[in-house]
Parts: sequence; structure tokens; C-alpha cells
Amino acid sequence: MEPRRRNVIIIVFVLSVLFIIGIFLAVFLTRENAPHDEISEEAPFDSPQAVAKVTSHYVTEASGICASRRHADVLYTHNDSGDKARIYAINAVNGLLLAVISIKGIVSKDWEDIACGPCTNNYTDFCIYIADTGGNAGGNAYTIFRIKEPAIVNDQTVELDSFLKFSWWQYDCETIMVDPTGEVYVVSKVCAGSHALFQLVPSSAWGLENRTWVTGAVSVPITSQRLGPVGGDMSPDGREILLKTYESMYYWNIADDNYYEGIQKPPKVLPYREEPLGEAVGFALDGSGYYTLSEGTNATLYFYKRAESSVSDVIDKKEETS
Ligand SMILES: *[C@@H]1O[C@H](CO)[C@@H](O)[C@H](O)[C@H]1NC(C)=O
Ligand SMILES: *[C@@H]1O[C@H](CO)[C@@H](O)[C@H](O)[C@H]1NC(C)=O
Ligand SMILES: *[C@@H]1O[C@H](CO)[C@@H](O)[C@H](O)[C@H]1NC(C)=O
Ligand SMILES: CC(=O)N[C@H]1CO[C@H](CO)[C@@H](O)[C@@H]1O
Repeated sequence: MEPRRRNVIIIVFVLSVLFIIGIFLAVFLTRENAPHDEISEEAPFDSPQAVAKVTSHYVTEASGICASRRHADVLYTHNDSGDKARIYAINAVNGLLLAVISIKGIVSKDWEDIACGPCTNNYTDFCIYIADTGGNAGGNAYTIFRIKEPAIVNDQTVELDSFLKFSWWQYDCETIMVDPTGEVYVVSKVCAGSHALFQLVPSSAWGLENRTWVTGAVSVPITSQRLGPVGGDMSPDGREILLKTYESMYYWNIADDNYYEGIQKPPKVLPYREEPLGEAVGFALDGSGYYTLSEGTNATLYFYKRAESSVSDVIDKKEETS
């Protein structure tokens, strides 16, 4: 080959390689949320185990899940908008329906999440909180319902313990969590690329007929590729928070009960198996991991076990702060 032709070939080759590298860089740098999509190293939870299928014909659009505080291996869930005012107890081991719990005297407009925890007015008693806070209310007619957790898990109709009516300038809200003192927090669901807000709902508003305006929210440093976040939970000891979007699971360790400060820090990104419209996440009662459940019939209940390596870490932290 004559040298000139060889030089041309080399130049064309080098230009092609640079062009391809350029395209890769462009794609990588403009990819939305690129840093959020990478699973954190030393994730404190393992990959999911499929526990069971939830085959009950009642549970067809599970939108929230929480672990009973009174009964081992019992989870409560509910359907997204369109169901009656009732929740379902399911067995956390085999996914079977244990009970249908109806609530007297209320209607379900757009139930989006459920949380288990102490009752706001009595820390020694346990309650179930239901967030009627979906987009149908447009931010102006949000209600949280609270019932006492039943002593026995069987089909029954229970009285409402209390309600909390509030308005917020955020027009949709699909996450509710309750801390170990019974304070309630909500997280708004926002457009792709926007930051959701984290808001304490004042306990003084329980039982008031007039709506309470809530203010003072802080911004959560995550974004979603679709509307989100769609669900979340606080661990029973109040030290951990999970928030999920349709694509990812985010985790905060909050050692000092300062949720407003903690939630503004960057979370860890946990392993998450994407589910069809997965909106429900809840910690296990003993903190040994967390469950997810998605909308749809025969949805799989997944369990993400706490990683062995992280257990001693958490115990160390507890000892430090106690
Ligand atoms: C709190 O709940 C417990 C358990 O149900 C009950 O024994 C106690 O009387 C309650 N305390 C108050 C102040 O309501
Ligand atoms: C509730 O709202 C009504 C109508 O705006 C008002 O007249 C009433 O004073 C309010 N009640 C309380 C306790 O704030
Ligand atoms: C759900 O599972 C049940 C029992 O395994 C089965 O009979 C039913 O056909 C399934 N339904 C759907 C929609 O797949
Ligand atoms: C049994 C029951 O009422 N299931 C409902 C669950 O929620 C979906 C979505 O709104 C309804 O279509 C189901 O009828």
C-alpha cells in the first residue's frame, strides 16, 4: 500500500473512532437522572425474593402496603381508587387473603397509600393510616383516615378512629409515613424531572372539620422519569425511609429523628426489580427487610432482605445513639 493511501485510511479510522466515542458521551451525559440509576455500592438490602403471588380477587390494584404492628407476618393493603372503604390483610408468607376490613361511615375517593404505626394520640396503641390524597382531590380535599389496628385478624367492619382533612398546594400525593411518635408525613407526587416535597401533617389537625393548610415542606433530592414518587414507608424504629418511583427505590438512614434535614440529603439507590405499576412498599415489622407489591391481579409479593453485612452496621449505629 502506498504511504499516502495508508495515511488516509488511518485518518478516516481515527475520525470514526472519535465520532463513535462522541456519540457515546453525548448519550451518556444527556441521559436523564444518570447518577440516580446506579445502584449504590454496599446496598443495605439484598436482591428481591419472590415470596408469593397475591391471588385474592379482591386485591387487583394494590397501591400501598404496611406491616401490622400487632400481628406477625400480616400485611395490610388496599386498592387504588374505585374500591369501597376497606382494606385487606394478607399473609406475608404465602400471600393469601386473611381478612377484609371495612370501615364504617366513610367513602374512598382516591386512596393512594397506607401506613402502620402508633396512634397519634396514644403511642402505646397501634393504628392504620390511609391516605385519601390522590390527584382526584387536586390538593384541596386531602383526607387521612385512621383506624385502630384490630386485635384479631378476621373479616370485620370497624369504626373510624379519626380523620385529618388538609389542603396543600401540591396536587397529588401517593406516599404517607408515620414515625414512632405517631406524627404523619406525606410526600407529593410530581412530574418527571421535578423534586417531590416532604411535608409534616400537623397532629393538631386530627378531628377538625375545617381543612388545615399545610406549609413548610422540604424538597426531596430525587427525580423520576415518570410521575413520582408513588409510595414509601418509614421503618418501625423510625430510622430509615424508603421512597419508590416506578423505576427505582431510594433509601435514607436518619439517625437523629430530624426527618426534614435527613430527607434533603442524597439517598442510596437500592436494588429494585421493576414491577408493572409498582406503587406499594413497606418495611417488615422486625425491620429485617421490606416488601413490594404491584398493581394487577396475581401480583408477586417481593421481599428484599436486609443484607448480612449491613446488620452489624445498623446495630452499631443504634448503640451509638442510644
Ligand atoms: C392507649 O392505648 C392502650 C392500648 O389500647 C390503652 O390501654 C390505654 O388506655 C390508652 N391510653 C389512652 C390515654 O387512651
Ligand atoms: C370553619 O369554617 C367555617 C366556614 O369558613 C367558619 O365559619 C368557622 O368559624 C370555622 N371553624 C373553626 C373552628 O375555625
Ligand atoms: C390468577 O391465579 C389464579 C390461581 O392461580 C388463576 O386461577 C387465575 O386465572 C389467575 N388470574 C389471572 C388474571 O391470571
Ligand atoms: C374487590 C375490589 O373492589 N377490587 C377493586 C380494586 O380496585 C380496582 C381499581 O379501582 C377495582 O377495579 C377493583 O374492583
